[in-house]
Amino acid sequence: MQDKILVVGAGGQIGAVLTDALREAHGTDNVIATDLRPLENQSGPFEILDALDGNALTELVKKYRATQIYHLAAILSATGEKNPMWAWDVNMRSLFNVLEVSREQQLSKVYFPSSIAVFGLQAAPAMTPQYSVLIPETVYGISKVAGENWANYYYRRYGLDVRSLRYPGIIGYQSMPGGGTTDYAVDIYHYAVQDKPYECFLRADTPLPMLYMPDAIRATLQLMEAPANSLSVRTSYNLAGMTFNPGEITASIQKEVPDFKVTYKPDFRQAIADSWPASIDDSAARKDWGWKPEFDLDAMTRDMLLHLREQYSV
Ligand code: NAD
Ligand code: AKB
Repeated sequence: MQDKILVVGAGGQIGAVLTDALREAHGTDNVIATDLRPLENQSGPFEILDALDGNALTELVKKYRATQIYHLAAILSATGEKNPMWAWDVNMRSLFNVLEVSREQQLSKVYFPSSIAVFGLQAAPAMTPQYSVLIPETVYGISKVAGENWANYYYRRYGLDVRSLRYPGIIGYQSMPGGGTTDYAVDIYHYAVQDKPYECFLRADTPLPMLYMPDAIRATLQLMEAPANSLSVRTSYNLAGMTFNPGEITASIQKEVPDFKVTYKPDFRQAIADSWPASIDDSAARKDWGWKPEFDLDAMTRDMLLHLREQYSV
């Protein structure tokens, strides 16, 4: 049977790229992009949807006879700390709406991304294992820990095939990030190609796990295509690509743009970054569904600069 996929939050940093990849894989008309705000340049069906409106979500699932939902709408770590109750409300209520409509309408699969933000100061600071103490420092992280457990609950209690990845910071040239702590690693490339100095909001020596967008999209599609009986993790899979700090990404860019200058002025996001691990053990993903990242820091830098130079015509 042909799948019909509803993407919730399709206009975000990941949604914009993932929606195109899903349309490529499943056919343009079989992927319905939705977001709170109008999106330009849609090649396929698009609907305005506030994921907090459960009735509107149910109507769209029925209208398009959706068989899968990719739920990408969320308030990220930095924005969430400015208004914790709002972030909790958006992240949890939208997830419940997605899980409930998927159960009621017997959807075949649901995708819900989690994050390295589930980890806190009590987790191992490097090569953090799949099964770790999860005491996050941010409301975003708390919502992801709770979300992972609800995903697992719907799978065990109702047999709903919910799948999830703990994305590291995602870096891509196609879209801008939406209020996270890892956003600097996208912004810095935009400054570099425009020959502007960049002021980084994290210290130069702050290592974080990161992943290039093509790897993130490939991981997502690979997980969603994997046979259900190969998946041993029903909360969310650890996923790793590379680790670097702001000093190292600057050095990588300077190999291509020698005059690029970066200064450091840490703000409230430093404490969030300090509470996250530097690297992640993703051996369960590698074993269960064959995960392997392709891009390292320098390969990503070359590809980012190539595409951004085209975008800025420089
Ligand atoms: P984003 O902030 O760039 O995009 C979120 C999208 O959701 C936006 O287009 C926004 O308009 C939409 N949205 C917000 N509230 C909504 C609502 N009530 N109803 C409908 N749409 C709404 O986020 P992203 O970076 O694309 O992240 C997508 C998912 O991946 C999130 O769950 C996020 O937690 C997770 N994630 C992202 C990263 C990353 O580095 N980008 C890392 C880890 C996990
Ligand atoms: C953020 O920084 O909040 C996100 C994430 C790692 O979840 N990029």
